[in-house]
Amino acid sequence: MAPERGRYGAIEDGALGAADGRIAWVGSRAELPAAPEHLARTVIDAGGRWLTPGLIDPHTHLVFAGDRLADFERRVAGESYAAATRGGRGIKHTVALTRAASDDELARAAARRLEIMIAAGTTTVEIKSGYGLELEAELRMLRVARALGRSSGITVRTTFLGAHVVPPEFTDRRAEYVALVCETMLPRVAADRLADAVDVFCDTIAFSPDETARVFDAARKLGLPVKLHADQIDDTGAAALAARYGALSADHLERTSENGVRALAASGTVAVLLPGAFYALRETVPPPVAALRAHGVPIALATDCNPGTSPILTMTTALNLACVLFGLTPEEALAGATCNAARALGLDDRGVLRAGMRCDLALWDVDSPAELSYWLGASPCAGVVVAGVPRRR
Ligand code: DI6
Ligand code: FE
Repeated sequence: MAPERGRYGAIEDGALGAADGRIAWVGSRAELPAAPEHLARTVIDAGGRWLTPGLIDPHTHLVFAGDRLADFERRVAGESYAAATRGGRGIKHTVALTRAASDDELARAAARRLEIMIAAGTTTVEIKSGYGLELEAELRMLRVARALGRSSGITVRTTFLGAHVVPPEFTDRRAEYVALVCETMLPRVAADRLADAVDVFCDTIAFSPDETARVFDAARKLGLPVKLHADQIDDTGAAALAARYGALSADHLERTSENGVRALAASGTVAVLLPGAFYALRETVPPPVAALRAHGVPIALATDCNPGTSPILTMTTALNLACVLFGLTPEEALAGATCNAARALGLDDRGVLRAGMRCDLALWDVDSPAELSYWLGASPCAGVVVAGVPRRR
């Protein structure tokens, strides 16, 4: 994925050396200064497979309890996501189950999902809170996510999404809930160092741009970077709002206008596209990919793994859906799961195979990199390396 190397930044018949968890050398095998056995203590023959940066999933709601099968059955019969949300099901259903679950139940269910992601090539994942929507339950979700990072060994970046929806007990007191998020939850999350960023669901069924700005102001005071669920259901000007706050990323963007795209370009905010949600909700208006390209906005991809709108675990699924449904090229899709996904998380030490970068790798049983976007329903991942160490399954 190093642009100076041409298509995919690919190196044919390559070799890669690692030391202390970082890439020490990468290039073509013919350029190695000596035989591999003389250069390294451990030599692994990858058998002619393709090696990519470990995939990076920059938007998930991986920690949750239960499922949303009832929503699913209604939706395939024609009900909209907004109708489910207004009906007190939707996100609120998962909130009720998550609040009632034990830490252990939450951790075990999320760990099972995470193992599937890792087996399919993911070595960095972002996990949001947002199914607690009260102080203790939100802290618990973030602690479970942090603990998953320690137990799995891969990098977990956590995001506080206290402003996901207005919880049922605050239905008639929205302003009070926003104040609770800004004045109580956020300071505590920051003091306990439980979040690497702050997110808001800014849309007609969730929070308004004004409410979002209040949360962003509070995050800014605490020195936390922001990102935004923007313009998924309607264009509320959310992308431009994210840009105004210098957000790391603006995610979804199905309804974003050209003005919104221009604002993202000016602020260097990454567009995170979520084709899994588009697919599962049977949406018909895709994000403005041509405009994103024309204005030079970096495009990343994510699973948006969540029980309601994107029950999708593997990044290769997101790659395929992004190509088929949004018209990304396979090369754009892979950049979206590596270098641009790293940027969406504010990480500059991964996403490209280059000396000095963290040695997170995925090994693939494919004949060309485009094949990573080609298959649906089977992962060609042959294994991952995390910080220089091959991971055992
Ligand atoms: N947008 C999403 O994609 C998820 N949250 C959000 O704000 C959906 C979460 C859910 O429906 O449970
Ligand atoms: Fe989401």
